[in-house]
Amino acid sequence: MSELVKFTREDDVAVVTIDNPPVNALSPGVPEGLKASIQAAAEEPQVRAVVIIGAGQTFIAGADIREFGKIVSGEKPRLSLLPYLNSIEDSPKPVVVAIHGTAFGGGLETAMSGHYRVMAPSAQAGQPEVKLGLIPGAGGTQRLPRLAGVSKAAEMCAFGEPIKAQEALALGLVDRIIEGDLLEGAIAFAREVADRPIPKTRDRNDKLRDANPATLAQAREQARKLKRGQRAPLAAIDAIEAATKLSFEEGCKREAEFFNECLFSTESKALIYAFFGERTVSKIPDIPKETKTYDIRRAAVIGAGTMGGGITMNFANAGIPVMVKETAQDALDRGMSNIRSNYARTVEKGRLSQAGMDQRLALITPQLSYNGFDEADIVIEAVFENMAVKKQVFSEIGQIAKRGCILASNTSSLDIDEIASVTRRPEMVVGTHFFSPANVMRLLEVVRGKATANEVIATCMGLGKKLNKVAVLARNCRGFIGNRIVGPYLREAHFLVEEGASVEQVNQALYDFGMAMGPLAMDDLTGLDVSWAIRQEFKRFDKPGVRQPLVPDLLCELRRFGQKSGRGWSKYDENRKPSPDPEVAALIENASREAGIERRAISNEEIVERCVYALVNEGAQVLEEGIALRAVDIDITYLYGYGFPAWRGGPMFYADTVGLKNVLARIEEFEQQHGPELWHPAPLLKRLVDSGRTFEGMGAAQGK
Ligand code: T1G
Repeated sequence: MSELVKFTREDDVAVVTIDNPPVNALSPGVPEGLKASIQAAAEEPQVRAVVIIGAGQTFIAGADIREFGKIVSGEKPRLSLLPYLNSIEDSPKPVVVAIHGTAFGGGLETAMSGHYRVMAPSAQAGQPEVKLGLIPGAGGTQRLPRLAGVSKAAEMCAFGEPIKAQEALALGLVDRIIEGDLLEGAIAFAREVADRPIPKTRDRNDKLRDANPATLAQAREQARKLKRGQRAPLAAIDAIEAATKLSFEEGCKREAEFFNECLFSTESKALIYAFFGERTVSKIPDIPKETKTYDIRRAAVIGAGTMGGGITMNFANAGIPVMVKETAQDALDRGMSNIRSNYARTVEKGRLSQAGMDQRLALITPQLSYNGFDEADIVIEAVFENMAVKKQVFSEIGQIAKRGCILASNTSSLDIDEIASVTRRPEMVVGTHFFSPANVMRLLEVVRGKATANEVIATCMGLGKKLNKVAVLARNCRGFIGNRIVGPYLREAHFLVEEGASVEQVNQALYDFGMAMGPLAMDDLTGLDVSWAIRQEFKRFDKPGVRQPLVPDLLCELRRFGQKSGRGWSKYDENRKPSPDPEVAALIENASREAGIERRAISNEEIVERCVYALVNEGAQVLEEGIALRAVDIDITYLYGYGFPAWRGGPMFYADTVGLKNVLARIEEFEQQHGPELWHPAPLLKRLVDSGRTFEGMGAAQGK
């Protein structure tokens, strides 16, 4: 067969094993090996049935995603997997597919081309292609509705979420759950069905008949809402609809048309870039994989506020005992009550059992002293964003923490080297910037100080994975990566309302671009007082004569801090639903008038370009200074921490798709209109345009 697909025989049952680590992707050689194995089984008289199974940790996790880039670039022709899977279904002997780990994408399609499916209890099945801007391209949209029904198939293909074994069995997607040894169970099942008539999935049309037009209409409405701006989810539903109207063969042709449309889309290129990007950022060029790391068996958090409480939950969720310290009982009680209510909400939603909640709470030790901190392997400070307070805390824990304990600050923008300077072990000091709400947001910025040891960085990057975070390494500067580039983005939003756009227009324009929420809505969510405090910390660095936003400070002076105070840029009802606030509109107009700013109508296009290109220009600076290792680190930071639409890849990838020449031209226009202090084009951007390169094309050659 091939070294990727092994053919063996257990008496009267042929066993076909896919062995293509790490996830048994359908890389070149695997489909061919499957087809050859089915052929071989057909030709062996003593073989009565066939079992297909994956070696290692999982069944087939899908097509080899790396191949798509080669097809789109024209380097390789697009070879459909469908004929190979149809050869499985056309086997004259019954084929049982044994699933463990994840049968995703082409993996589930392979399983559905088999005649029967058995599954390990912990296995999952799914068609996650939409998360790559694709749809199933090897018969999945035609076989899945035939096995699981039209409604479930539409949901699985349009939203990409996997289902567990029990649900797969209940739906009829699999025939049996095998407790114990999967291969043994699959062989026994194969012998049971060896003499039965062979059930080809393509001929099973009974579940197609329950297709109700309202089902697909509802799926489309859901897709438009939950996958806003994306084409693939709707294409998947169109392909499922084809299954209900056309023959299997014709339906597969329609599926192939939709698949090709998606494969060559910017949406798919961006989502595949983001898929690999999430994994690339864990690779630090000057910190090899074998770098020694510290065991994190016991954690301690200082501060039980919004951030400290969320950070504490992360450790409890990962099964790591964690102490959380406050300075006053009422603050500690408030912190613990927030933690309890967060867990209770998750239990109510059915995403956590009561026992699970109790287990997590039992791992948390609330306290008012440093008792036990000398046993912690990591101490994370999450106190008020004020340098003096942080220095005080670090000088205390520097005295108490054991040797080899990591001393981490959750600061969102303060100088990690200055914080480290008050301890005698700066090599153990690192930034671990979580994003609010810390128990939900997956981004973790690991901030490398001048003295931070490689082992500490390696430990924190690995800890990020353990806490189910996406950890991105940043060098030390004001705001690190995310808050550094969000600064100009928000600055432009603040300027735009002074120049004539309404609060609602600015928010809507960026929301329609694909952001999870508009910039001023984000201000109101995070709290205008938070950025106000940071502005005070950095006021001494403000360059004289450079235009500063007028309105945020005015709002703060009126104690309009956003959602938390019911009023900020917008007004909020008891359910935090925003509405325009005429008082703010009047305040803004007055501020503009007093500043001599002549208000004008501003296009949505200009709003988006001013805000997004501000991100890009600052991102190019961040790259040039080596704050971020690669453009993809900036993009992943922005996708996971700031709600940038993944189907646009991130600000730097998006700039590549617009064309850096076009982005630079607009930035130069803005420089003419608003001055070089605010809009000087980043030198790196100019160098890339001059040399015809892209941010993505730079790779890890940062700043070159
Ligand atoms: N192709 C190529 N490489 C893959 C891969 C894939 N499908 N899946 C994972 N990898 C790499 C990954 O980049 C990483 O590499 C390593 O394997 C371990 O992955 C034809 C068109 C299966 C749940 O979308 O969801 O089939 O960083 O770190 O956390 O119609 O991988 O070590 O160099 O994620 O244990 C559909 C994508 C494809 C599944 C395992 N399938 N993969 O998670 O490990 S399109 C998918 C995952 C398709 C058909 C359509 C996860 C996982 P490196 P990992 P993990």
